[in-house]
Amino acid sequence: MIHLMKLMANNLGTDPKMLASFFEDGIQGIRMNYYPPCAEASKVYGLAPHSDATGLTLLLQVNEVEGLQIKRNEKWVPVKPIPASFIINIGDMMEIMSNGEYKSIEHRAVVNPEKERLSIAAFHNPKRCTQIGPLPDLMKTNKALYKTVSFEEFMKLKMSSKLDGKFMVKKLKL
Ligand SMILES: O=C(O)CCC(=O)C(=O)O
Repeated sequence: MIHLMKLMANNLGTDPKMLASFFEDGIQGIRMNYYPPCAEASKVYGLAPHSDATGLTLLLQVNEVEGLQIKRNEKWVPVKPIPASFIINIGDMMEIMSNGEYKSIEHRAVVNPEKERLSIAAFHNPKRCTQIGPLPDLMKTNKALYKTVSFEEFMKLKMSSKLDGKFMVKKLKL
């Protein structure tokens, strides 16, 4: 994950060590999702549309049953499971830190009328002391497009709201 962060920082033209330092020994979380089969599958969500609050999320569609969908050009696009492969989702913190160069991905999970589905998401967040805002390096030549808040403020806001599209990014946009 840190290697990926460094590659992303290089791509942004910012110091890879600085971006990586926020995430080294950062806060990680895991969620295991179990979606039972549902006869009324077209009428319910497995998981409502949202973007992750994270820097990056690693997602595994465990039993390779399709269900993850991403929002692209205002349309929901299914992400076919590739055996033994992780999906990397960009989270809201990465969108904000990159000043919008990387966009967090809005996604949802739908259920299957016949098959159960399992997924595991590993959430990678920075250290608690990190300020969540556009990276100072990027501000030398660009205007900040997002507010800067403490990690705690960010998480409080996230935890006190329900899953609602790209709510956090919208809230912190200047
Ligand atoms: O089940 C999935 O494919 C999506 C899981 C997810 O988005 C999450 O746990 O935040």
